Amino acid sequence: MYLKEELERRGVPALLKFEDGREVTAENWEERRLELVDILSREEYGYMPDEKFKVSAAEAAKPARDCAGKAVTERLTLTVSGSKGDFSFPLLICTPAKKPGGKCPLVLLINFRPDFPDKYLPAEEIIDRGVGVAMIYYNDIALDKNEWESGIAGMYPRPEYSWSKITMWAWAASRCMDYFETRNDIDFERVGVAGHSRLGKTALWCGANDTRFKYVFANNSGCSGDAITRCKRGETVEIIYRAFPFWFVPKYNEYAGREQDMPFDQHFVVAASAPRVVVCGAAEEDIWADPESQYLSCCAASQAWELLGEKGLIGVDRYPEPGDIFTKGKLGFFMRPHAHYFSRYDWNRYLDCFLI
Ligand code: GTR
Repeated sequence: MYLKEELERRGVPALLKFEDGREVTAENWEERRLELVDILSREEYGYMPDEKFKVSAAEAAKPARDCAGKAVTERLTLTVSGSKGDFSFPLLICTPAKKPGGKCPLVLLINFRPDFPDKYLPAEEIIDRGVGVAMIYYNDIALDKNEWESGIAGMYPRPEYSWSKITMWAWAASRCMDYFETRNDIDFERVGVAGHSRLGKTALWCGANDTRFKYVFANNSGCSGDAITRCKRGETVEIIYRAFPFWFVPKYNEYAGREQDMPFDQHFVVAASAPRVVVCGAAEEDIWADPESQYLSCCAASQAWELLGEKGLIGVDRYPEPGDIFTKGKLGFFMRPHAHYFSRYDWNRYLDCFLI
C-alpha cells in the first residue's frame, strides 16, 4: 500500500475489517461493500427511499442533429412514479449519430447548470471519441439550499426520510439509469457517472449505491468526497457542515472537530464501487479539497481492488505532483495543474479510462 505510514499516522480506519471485527475476504467482499454503504448512509449522506420506482420518458423537443451532424441531441422529460406520486425532471442525451453495432457507451453528468453545451460539458470532444453523454441539472431534482420543500425533497421530506441533498441528486442519477435500461442503443457495460466538486461527491455516492454504473468519475470532490478527512488541509467537517448542512444527515456534524472518532473515512466511499472503475481527479491549486488527502484515499481504497485480484491504484509511494496521471489500474487518480474546475483535460483523463 502506498503511503502506508502516512495512513497509519492519520489513524485511518481499516477497510478490510467488518464492524464486528471479522476479516474481509474476496468471498465476502460484497457483504463488506454493502456494510460500507450502510455506514456512509447512517453517518454521512443518508438513505435513499426504500421502494421500487417506475420511470418513463417523454420528448420535450424533437431530437436535433448536433456537433456538425455527428451527434443527435434528445431533450426528454423523465417521470419517476413512486408511492408519493409522480416526479418529473429534464434529461438531456447526446449520442453519436453513428453507433458501431447500434450501441454507444454513455457518461451521465450531474451538472451545475442546465445549459448544453456547458463549460463543464465539452460535448463535441466527447462525441468525437465515440461516447455519448447525458446530463441532468441538480437543482431540477432538489434545490441546493437548506430547504426541504423543493422537488423530490418536498415529496420525500425529512425527517420522515433520512436523506440529504447529495443523496437526492445521486438517487436521480439512478433513475436515469432505470431509463437507460429501457433503451437499446446504450452499452450497459459502459455507463459512467461523473460530477465535479459537490457533484463529484454525488457521483462517488451514486456509484457506491448503484452497481449498474460501471465507471465513476469524481472530479475535484475533496472534503466529504474523495479526500481522507483525518488531518486534512482546507475544508473540514466543521466548515462544510456549517456552510452546507443539507448535503448531509445531522449525524455527520457530530464529527466536527472530532474526525478521529469517525468509524469511517472517505476511502470507504471510493472503495464502495470496487471492483468497478473509479477515477478521482484532483487539481494542484485546489488546497480546499486537498490533493494529498485525495490521493491518500485512493492509496487506502486500492486494497479492495487488490483483494479481488484486480489492478487497483498503480501509482507512486509519495504525494502527487502536478501532471501525475495514475490511470493504469481500475482505481485511477490524476493531478491536473491549476485550479478547481471541470476542464477538458479532466474529461480526457476520464475518457482514456472509459475507452480501454
Ligand atoms: C465549496 C465546498 C466544496 C465544494 C465546492 C463546490 O464551497 O466547500 O466542498 O463542494 O463548494 O461544489 O463547488
